[in-house]
Amino acid sequence: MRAHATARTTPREGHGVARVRLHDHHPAPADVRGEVLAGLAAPAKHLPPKLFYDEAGSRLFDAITELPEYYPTRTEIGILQAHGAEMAARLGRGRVLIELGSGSSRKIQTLLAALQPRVYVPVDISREHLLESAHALAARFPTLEIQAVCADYSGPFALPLDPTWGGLAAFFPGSSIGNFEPDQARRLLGRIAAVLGAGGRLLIGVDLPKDPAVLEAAYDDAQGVTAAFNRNLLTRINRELGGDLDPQAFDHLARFDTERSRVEMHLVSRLDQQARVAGEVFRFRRGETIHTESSYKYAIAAFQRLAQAAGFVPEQVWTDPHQRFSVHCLRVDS
Ligand code: AVJ
Repeated sequence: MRAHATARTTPREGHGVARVRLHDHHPAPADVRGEVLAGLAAPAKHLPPKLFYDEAGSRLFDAITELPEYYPTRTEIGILQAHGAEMAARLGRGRVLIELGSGSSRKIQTLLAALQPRVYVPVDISREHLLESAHALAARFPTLEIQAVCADYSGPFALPLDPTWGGLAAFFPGSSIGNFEPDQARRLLGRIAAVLGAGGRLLIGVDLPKDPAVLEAAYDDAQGVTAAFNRNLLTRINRELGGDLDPQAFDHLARFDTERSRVEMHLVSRLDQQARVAGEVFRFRRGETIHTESSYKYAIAAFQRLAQAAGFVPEQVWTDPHQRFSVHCLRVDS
């Protein structure tokens, strides 16, 4: 593992005593140029979904979570609120709680109140988001010790865990696992199991398969926020790599592939056109698509099989009354 710096960070004004420690693993910046050029040169054009989240994209994603059609965020929060006490009984109070991809702090607040962990370990690739939410939580939960880790959890990672802290629990919300191809997802779950160790527990949010019309509306809302989120990828590429892609020359498309149980987002070329990116020219036929995201939906049994293949034992699962979303508790097999 790479050496990393540890620093006690300064709280913002009014946020009281600093109890936030930053462990910076200096995650390698994404090779945006290489990935974009390879994706656009491929016979089936594609772009990596992690590129959605620049500043404008992160704001658009926050707006998506408030849309009437985008049910996952509010449904998952409802499940956490309704069953927080049961989840706390499963995970155990007063322990270490790790959160993977700790972007917005709304979900974790519900869980912190129920779980009252001794130590909270948020892990996120964005140093800025990580520290901002860590300091906000420090102000709200004055007795909580926070060990923030800046790292890319989609690759190998280690955590600053003291063995005397006892049982480990991790929280991986938002159905982010659905953005990985199933065998990448299994490998990621396997790495999480290794970090947690035998007996450790993972609480993970997973979106469920459902009526394709409901799924497609969630990824193609009436106000066009998701379309703007999708097209922003092209705006970002133009800005960061030098390009003249015309976002308005592409239609937003969201479709549920029932066979693979995944929602796909594409940008569909409205006409025969060409564009320049980083000095290279790319041609798009009318109707040709750029695949920008897959969001896998797992039925309860299907996700439990995936988790078992990664070394977990399924312990319990909670859903909302309409069976739209699930939260699984998994235990690392000993
Ligand atoms: C952040 C991966 C959970 O797949 O639903 C929302 C991203 N993309 N609308 C999802 C997303 C389009 C979202 N996740």
